[in-house]
Formats: sequence, C-alpha cells, structure tokens
Amino acid sequence: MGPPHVQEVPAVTTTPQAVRRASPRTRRPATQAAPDPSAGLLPHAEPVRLLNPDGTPLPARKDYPEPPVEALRELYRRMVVGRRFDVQATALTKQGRLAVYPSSRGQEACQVGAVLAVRDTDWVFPTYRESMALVARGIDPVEVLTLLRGDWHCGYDPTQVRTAPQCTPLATQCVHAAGLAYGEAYQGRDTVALAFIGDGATSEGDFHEGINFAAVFKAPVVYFVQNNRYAISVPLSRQTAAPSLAYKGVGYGVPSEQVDGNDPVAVLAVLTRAVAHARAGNGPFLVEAHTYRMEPHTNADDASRYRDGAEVDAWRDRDPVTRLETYLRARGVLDDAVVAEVAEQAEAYAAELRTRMNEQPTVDPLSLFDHVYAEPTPQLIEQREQVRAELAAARDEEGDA
Ligand SMILES: Cc1ncc(C[n+]2csc(CCOP(=O)(O)OP(=O)(O)O)c2C)c(N)n1
Ligand SMILES: [Mg+2]
Repeated sequence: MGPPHVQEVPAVTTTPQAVRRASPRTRRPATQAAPDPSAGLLPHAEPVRLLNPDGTPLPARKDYPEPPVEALRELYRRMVVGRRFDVQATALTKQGRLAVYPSSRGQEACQVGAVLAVRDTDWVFPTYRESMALVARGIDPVEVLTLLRGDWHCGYDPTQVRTAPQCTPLATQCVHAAGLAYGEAYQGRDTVALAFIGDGATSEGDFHEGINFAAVFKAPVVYFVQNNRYAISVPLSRQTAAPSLAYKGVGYGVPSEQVDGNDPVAVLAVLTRAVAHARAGNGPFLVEAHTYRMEPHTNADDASRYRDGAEVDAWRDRDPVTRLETYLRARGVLDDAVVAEVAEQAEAYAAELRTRMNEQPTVDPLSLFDHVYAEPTPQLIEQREQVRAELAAARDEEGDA
C-alpha cells in the first residue's frame, strides 16, 4: 500500500514577465529574503507516523514524543472495547432497537486517541459518527445511543459530561466549539474544545466560519478532521482540490498537522501536542487524520454501489487495533493474559449493552412538546392538545377491546 492520500501541489505556471524578472541581466542585488508568513503553520508534507502498518516502530522523533506506556495500554483497552461496542450497535439496528447507526469501525485510533488527549474538564463537540469516542470518554453507552434510538434528546446531560450532543447538521459544531472555547478563555479558564469533523464537512461554511473566528479570537479549539475518504458516496477526489485537508488551516493563520489516522500512537502524540498548543493560549490547531471508514456510511447505506471490495481489503491491512497490539506485545508490555482480559471486558460490556437496549423504553409522546420554546406558541399548544386527544382515544379503544 502507498501512503495515505496526499495530492501533489500543482506547479505554478511561469509567465514571460516572470522569466524576464528573474533573468540575470535585470536581477537586483540580493536582499534579505522576507520571512515566510506561512512558517509554523503548514503541516508536514507526509502524515506523521510513529508505527508502520505492521506494528514495527519508526525512529523516535523530537517533535512528537511517544506517549507513556500506560497511556498506550489504556488506548489499546478502550479501542478493543470501542470496537466491540461498535459491532454491537450495528447489530442493534438489525434488531430494530436503533433507528440508525453510523459505524466508526477502522477509525478506532482517531475515536479513542482524540478523547484520551483531552481532560474530563475539557469540552468535546462530536458528530453523529463519534459514538465510539463518547463511550471511550466514559459516557454511559445507553445514553450515547439514545439519540440514534430515535429519541428527541441526546441521552446524556451535556454540561455534566462536558460533551455537546452529537451533531447531524454538518460542521455546525465547529462554530459551537469556537464560541464555547472563547467563552471559557474569557472567563479565565484553561478549557480546550475538541471539535470532530469529517472530510466532506470541511467544505461547509460553518467549518470556515468556526475556524476563522477561533483564529481571530485565539479561542482554544482543536479541530480534528477524520478524513475517512468518503462523504457518504462522494470520494475525497470529488470533494476538494486541496493538497491535504490540513492545508485549509494556513489560510486562516492556524497551525496544522496531518497524521496517519490508523496509527494510534501517532494520533495520540499529535493530538496531545495540538491540545497543549491550544491550552497554552496560542489559539486553535487543525489536525487531519488519514483513515478509512470500513463499514457503509450507516446501516441504511449500500457502500458496494460506490467503492470496490479491493479498496476496503487494502485498508484491512492497516487495522489500527492489530497495529497497536503488535507493537505493545513486541515491547513486552502486553501479553496473552492482558489481551484475553481486555477481550472478556469488551464482551461483558457488549452483553450489558444488549440487555439494557432490549428493555422497552417508556416514552411519553407529549414530552415532544417540552423545551421547544420557553413560552409555547399557540400552534404548539394546539398540536399538543391534538396529540393528547388522540392518545386518550387510543387508550379508550384499548380499554373497550
Ligand atoms: C448541512 C448538512 N448537509 C447535508 C447533510 C447530509 N449528510 C449527512 S452525513 C453527510 C456526509 C458527511 O461526510 P463527512 O463529513 O466526510 O463525514 P463522515 O460521514 O464520513 O464521517 C452528508 C452530506 C447534513 N447532515 N447536513
Ligand atoms: Mg468522511
């Protein structure tokens, strides 16, 4: 397999005037070159990688020191549990217990690595794809799946777990994250906001408005793009002509980096540095992780209509869980006993989730009308009354039967 998607920067066309300007006859005496305004903003030309796809380590680098072993073992544990959670959630859609589920299988390094890089007191702004990230953050899995079950609320209390509801309108969370981070800094707290976003959503206006606001007002936000190469059926090549999505930062004066999103060690190292940058008061940071969505967009999508199996198989060889396991075993900090214990823990987690999700939830249809407005409109009051009457009639019918 070649390196993840990195397009070449197109060559600049040389004009006759430019040739004349550069000719030796007319060249002025050499003056000191002006400082490059993009210095320190551009990402490395190749995504940062600390482990090869086969789990062997690459030479250590000063700019991205390897996280401590304990953090890597925790990363492994949460990735294994996260993957099992993801498989279980997909199964729950087939049993009619979930309305929809967007899987993040294959993106475990990003989902778990990113949330491990922030503190409990920081804020996370997830999209619909981040269920695994939220359970890795320690949020109750049933609460995480409440929205996808079809409920009108997000299941958890956002202020308590410092995690916004999973956002379906693309990129809107980028603006929310900028505002929250600005507000926190304004009040003298060192909170960082971590905003997840997909490759496709970086074409949305809210991404640009959010990152621009954060840059101008030095709001401590880490924008984390999971480039999984598709926006539903739209491949990256039809999405953008940018050399890499990380290059979108420079136009806003935001330092950026790109990372191999299937290398868990590199993801944690890069995110740790990005979070430290934001926390130190330097403003936002943009990270693009090159990864791949192994499953269809959601359970309602048929991915075979727009991508072929060979492509998916090629990414199977870069599996992030196997990569980390191989590395930790070779370092002698993970053995059969721990691997078995973690697998058992993941099974128990899935079994409990199954049991709890199979309990019929009690829902009150009238609660749909709560919290829409502080003062309900006359239309809303009328509609509420209509629903109440229909429910009462249905109950009477049941009583008669
Ligand atoms: C504003 C808006 N436009 C369109 C959609 C429909 N939509 C839902 S997911 C999606 C693709 C997003 O792709 P990407 O940002 O790459 O994230 P991924 O699903 O791959 O994680 C689209 C177009 C939406 N939810 N919101
Ligand atoms: Mg995508």
